Amino acid sequence: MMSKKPTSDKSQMAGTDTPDRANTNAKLDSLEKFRSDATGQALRTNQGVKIADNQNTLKAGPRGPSLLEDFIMREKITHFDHERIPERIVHARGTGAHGFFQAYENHSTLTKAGFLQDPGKKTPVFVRFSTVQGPRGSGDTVRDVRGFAVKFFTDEGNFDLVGNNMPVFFIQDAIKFPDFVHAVKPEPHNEIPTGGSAHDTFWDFVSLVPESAHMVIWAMSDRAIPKSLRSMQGFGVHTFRLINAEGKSRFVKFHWRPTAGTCSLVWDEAQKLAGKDTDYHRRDLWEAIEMGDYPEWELGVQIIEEENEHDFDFDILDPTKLIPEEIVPITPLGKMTLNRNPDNFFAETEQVAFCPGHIVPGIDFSNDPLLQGRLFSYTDTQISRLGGPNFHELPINRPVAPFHNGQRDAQHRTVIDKGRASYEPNSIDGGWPKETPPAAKDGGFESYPERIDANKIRQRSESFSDHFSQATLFFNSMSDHEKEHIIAAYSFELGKVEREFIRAREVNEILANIDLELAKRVAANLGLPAPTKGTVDARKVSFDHSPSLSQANLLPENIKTRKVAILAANGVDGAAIDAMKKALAAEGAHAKLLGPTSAPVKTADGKTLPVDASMEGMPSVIFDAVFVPGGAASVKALSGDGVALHYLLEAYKHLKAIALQGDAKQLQNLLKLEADDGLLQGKDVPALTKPFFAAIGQHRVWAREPKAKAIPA
Ligand code: HDE
Repeated sequence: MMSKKPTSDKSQMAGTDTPDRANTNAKLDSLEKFRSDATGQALRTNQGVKIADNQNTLKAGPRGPSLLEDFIMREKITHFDHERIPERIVHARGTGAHGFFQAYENHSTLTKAGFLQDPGKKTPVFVRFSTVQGPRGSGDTVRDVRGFAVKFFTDEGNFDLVGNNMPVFFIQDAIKFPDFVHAVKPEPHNEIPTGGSAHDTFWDFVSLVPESAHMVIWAMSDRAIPKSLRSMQGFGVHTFRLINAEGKSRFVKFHWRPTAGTCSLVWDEAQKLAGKDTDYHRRDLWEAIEMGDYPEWELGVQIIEEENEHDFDFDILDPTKLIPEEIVPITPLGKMTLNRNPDNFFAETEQVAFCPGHIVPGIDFSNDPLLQGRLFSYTDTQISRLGGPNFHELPINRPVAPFHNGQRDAQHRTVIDKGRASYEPNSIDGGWPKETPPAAKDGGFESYPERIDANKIRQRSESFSDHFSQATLFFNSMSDHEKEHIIAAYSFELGKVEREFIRAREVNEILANIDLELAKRVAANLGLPAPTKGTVDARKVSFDHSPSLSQANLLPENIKTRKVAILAANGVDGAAIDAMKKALAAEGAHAKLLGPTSAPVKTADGKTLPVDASMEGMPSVIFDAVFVPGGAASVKALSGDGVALHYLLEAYKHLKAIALQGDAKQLQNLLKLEADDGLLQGKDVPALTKPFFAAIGQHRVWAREPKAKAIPA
């Protein structure tokens, strides 16, 4: 038998195609294009066979049994049977968007990372926001931490900044993560509760683990019920390093600050939204992008010079600590804009695979023991979630930086690797691909050569032992209404805990060490004896108040993208609607006209106005404010309509701005509501806009809160 002639080494070199291969590649490229648009195309099987009948299984006669032979039906059902992949073990519920990042200026003194050098360059990003506890189908507005994960597709490879909307974490060492997650997840016997932490196992764990105290008070604050994903801050949490071309390293903490300000829902609203619009956050982000209200965040860093590493009352490697902005201000680096919704949720948002270990030259890790553990966990989890080690080939994960290496095969390999040498060094494929030595620009990745001289031990550093000072700092820094919300949240959550010894332990051994007044108030709400002192000696810290932690100081400068409901019935003053809509549009805010039903309403002067929805279809909880125009007949109809009256009462209870024009002032008397800075009456729209918009700009009328408690939910 004649032996087959070996193919020439040259023809196998990467980048040198044989005519056959070039042909196949061209065919594959056109197939990609073909698959992305089904317009005018025939329905086919996965093998490309045209389907004549997609309605009926192949059967032995019209009333006979189905035949196993039906390869079309079997292929379709088999594929369907395997449509789901495992959801993320944490952060399963999420929503994503595309956008870009642009540096404000050249930051080469700080880092050699290419995407932070050129202010003219737009680096594509994909962001996924998430809740932590609940499954994929759980509600958006539950009390929980939010994930804030950003993938930068830089020319030097992907950089993932996988952060949260809170700057600290529950635990200090990665080895505790499975324990923490098992405790916060729904209880194992009945899988309750979905999406929340108000249950025994969570409070059992955190009351036994004082290092969680700081993060738990964040989770009991308004930060855990954000108004929208667009109004959340983001934090890298751990300390990282930035390294410049000279090899100088500095420690940094990453911060994302939304230009829309940072604000939250109120608790009753969050709970109602979880039922009335499970997709509230997802929908808000989607609609904002569709409307061209592109959400923006400024990326900044707190910079700590190497020589200042030990200048603080805490250890900067401890992920349960933040660095107050008043001590180390944030240096802005650039801005991220989200401007494109995904085409396909599964292909993009579900299959995106983040990993804190995805970094680029110019960025490096610190020794934070939580971060170090995360570097392992994310790639590992993708292997089971996405079915093998080739998840980087999925379109949403592919770097824009072209790459070659000797990694081959494995499940779901889609690249057709060319060449014979899948090893390095080689002489067959011209020695390619080769290493790149580190360099000031375009060099290979080099780890910061930190000197380590230590014993191999399992030990928590003594410098990680102060668990309460920063929880106290957080509580001290809150405004009065934020403090009340925190007390209410602990009381609500612990009130759901069945075991009294867990409630008592949290109050006496955790809360009493944060703030005695907080502990006493929660104890009173739970019917427990008031603690008289903490169980640990208070540490002396140099810093006990940080105004930048309070959302009261993080309001937006305008009312852009705020949503206002306009309630109308037949006989409404049409001119008032027009005037208010115009005034809102001029501020970049949005109005929706709501009627008693989805049918159009007639204005007092006989025009027909289509409504955006019925009042039940768009409940008050999805709006920032309510406007009721005059028109005697309309106001009379609303006065006798329980849904409309509830609408106003609910908006009032949730501390929203309400403007009543002309005859609509009767509604205030009818509902016996006291006027305040956000409950306004006016003869005409121009008289109302200034105070109304000012109240919307304050986000909520906090001074109303004590009175609003008397309003039935
Ligand atoms: Fe995660 N985390 N995490 N985490 N995490 C995951 O990775 C893990 C931690 C965060 O939208 C998982 O792909 C460990 C801190 C976000 O896809 C998993 C530890 C912070 C997301 C995992 C932590 C985060 C995840 C699950 C302690 C804020 C969602 C699915 C050592 C700085 C990313 C996945 C997305 C997801 C492990 C702690 C943020 C299991 C072991 C701290 C935003 O790998």
